[in-house]
Amino acid sequence: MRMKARTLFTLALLWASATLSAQSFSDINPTPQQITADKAGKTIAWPLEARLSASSKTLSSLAGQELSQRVRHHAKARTEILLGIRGDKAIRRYTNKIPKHSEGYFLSIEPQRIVLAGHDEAGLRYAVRSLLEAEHEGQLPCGSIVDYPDVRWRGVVEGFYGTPWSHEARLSQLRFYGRNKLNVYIYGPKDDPYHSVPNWRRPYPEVEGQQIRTLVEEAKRNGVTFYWAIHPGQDIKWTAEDRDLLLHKFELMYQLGVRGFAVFFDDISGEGTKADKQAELLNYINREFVHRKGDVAPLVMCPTEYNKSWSRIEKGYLPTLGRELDPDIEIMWTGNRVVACIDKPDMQWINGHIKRRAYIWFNFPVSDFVRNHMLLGATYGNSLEIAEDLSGFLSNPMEHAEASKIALYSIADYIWNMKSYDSQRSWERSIVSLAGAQSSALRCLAEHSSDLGANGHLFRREESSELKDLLGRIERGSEVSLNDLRTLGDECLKLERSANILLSSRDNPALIAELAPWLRMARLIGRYGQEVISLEAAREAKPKAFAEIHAHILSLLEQMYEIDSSENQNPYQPGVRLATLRLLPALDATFARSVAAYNQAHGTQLSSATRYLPCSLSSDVAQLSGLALSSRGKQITISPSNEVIRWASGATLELQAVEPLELKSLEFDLGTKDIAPSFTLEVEQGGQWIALPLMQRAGKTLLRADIAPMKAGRWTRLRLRQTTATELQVYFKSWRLVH
Ligand code: LOG
Repeated sequence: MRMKARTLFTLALLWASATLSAQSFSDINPTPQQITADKAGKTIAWPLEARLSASSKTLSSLAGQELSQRVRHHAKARTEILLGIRGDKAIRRYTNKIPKHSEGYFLSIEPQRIVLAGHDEAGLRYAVRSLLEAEHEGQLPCGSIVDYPDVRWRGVVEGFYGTPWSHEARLSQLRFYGRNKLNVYIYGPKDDPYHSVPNWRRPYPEVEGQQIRTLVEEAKRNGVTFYWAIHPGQDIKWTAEDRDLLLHKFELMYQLGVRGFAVFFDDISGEGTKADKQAELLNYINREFVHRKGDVAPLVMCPTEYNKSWSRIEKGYLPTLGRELDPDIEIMWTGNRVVACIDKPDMQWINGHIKRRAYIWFNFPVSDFVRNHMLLGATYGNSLEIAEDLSGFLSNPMEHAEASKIALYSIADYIWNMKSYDSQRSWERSIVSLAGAQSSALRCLAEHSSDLGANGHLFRREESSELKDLLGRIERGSEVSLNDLRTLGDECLKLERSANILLSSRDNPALIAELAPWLRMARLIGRYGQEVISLEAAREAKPKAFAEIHAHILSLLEQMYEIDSSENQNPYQPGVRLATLRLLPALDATFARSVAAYNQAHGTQLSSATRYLPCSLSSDVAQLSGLALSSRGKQITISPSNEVIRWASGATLELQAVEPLELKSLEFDLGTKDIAPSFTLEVEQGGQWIALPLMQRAGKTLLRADIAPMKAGRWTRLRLRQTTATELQVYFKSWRLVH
């Protein structure tokens, strides 16, 4: 009996240490290719002192320095650490264990010996990284790792519209990339005037220039290649003068330390879009600058037709690039659409046309087209079978740098080791790594803040997926049990608590500053949810309390409206939205049903209005059909789009009023002068279509409707039709209707 208890005890201990060791290796991001954990789950204490055995070159390399900061060399220490790269004496015995793969490494941890053997310098740095990540509360798991990346170029392109990242945010990003084995960062924020129009030809002012120098140095320390991108296509002339100005700008950036260059031709129209001219310029840069310098990374370009839905192979744009561009120039690609997950057939299609492996620009978690949403969900949907088909994979993130790290952590994981990628597991780990003690609170917020809402790119994400069935049943009005309501109430309480906990946490102030408006909204949604459930419970049991809870709910809705109309007031998608896919619809439906039932029973007329849109939008112009409509007071706006809109002949944009509306004024901006004669605007009144002339001043792009022809009264439908014989390329910069 005694014996048995002891065996059980030992087994339990063994089990505990085995899970500890597996857990410690699982802290390593990205997930290593091969892990052989010690069978008995043995661990060793982190060696504060060790006999470091390595060449002096290795000791002074980035990897050597990073290790020396954590381990003191002592000639008589018990533990020996051998480190080096293929061919070095210190690790020669382990040569056949090192994967023959650039950036690969072998790492082994035994009771008195740790081996760190890189295929090359980057590999050795990653071996040290993995060792540091494997440490867990002062212990290291025994075992070994053989590791290398699936894809050569892995990283981030700061390529969004909106407020560019701050200098501090970029420094923090570069360190984060180093820790997560990402090796490229492309600097290309659309709203930096020295990257794009009007100043791409001019040098940076002194301060900004020095900041770029600092970033380049930080990137280097973290094993990241810093690329600087230029976006000249909006006004470039194909002359020797502009070509030399561009090259001169590159030379200035080179002097600031930059050793990677990119040229972006996305989101432009007109002269700059010509494939043969783009190819000629890039080949010139490649020959006269990149090759000549000799220490510059491969040139990267973003084409104008950068996704399949915009490509017109018959017109020859992509085939020209494929044929003309030097084979060592990388070509970016966003997939089947602007915002898309990447699949195998898409890769095969594009690679065939560009005659090289595409360099992916993944438009996630970028939110510049849904700025009222915070995208904190899992990164899923990319094929796990495309490692061979691409040369690089870069994520375009949100203007919220810290919050983007949730997705970037998983992108680093995915792109290093596709076969082992598990999006949910990676998301869980990323939240723990970002929020530490507050991870359960951040997880709860993220669970309800991941979808994008309606958007022009028709890209949607899962949200509130753990309660998906329940929320669906509630929204549809199916039978729900008391238990179901309790589950929902618990979740809402958790959301409120999580938001409060995060708002007052001090661990990562930069993250909390970014999330603050969404946290303030989340705690109201959490409270609203709990009160909606109390209301339903009070309906029959305590009719007196009902009115009081109802009044509180109206006040909470009012406070939510206040936040949405006073925080994050950017001119594109102002406001603060979360939980819009499932949680809020379920709560709103419950609220409406309770109030309706109560009103019927008591002959009252309490309101159950929540978020109401007075009209809906439809369009056969694909890029417009998904744009979000919003309504504030008497004003209806449509979200603008950043891209060039291809508006086919005869295609329309239509608004349908839920109940007939007045029309006080309508103005919109297609970013194009002299365009009024190409469109007709009509409203439907009493079954009849009435044309409203469009007015546009010379030299201006804003269009205004002349409402004089309308009859007194309201309209039910309103449509804008493109009436020329051909497709037009315009923008969609604003739309404001007052009723
Ligand atoms: C832009 C990019 C923007 C993204 C999402 C590319 C290549 N270019 O539609 O700057 O952040 O979409 O809005 C883009 O994606 N244009």
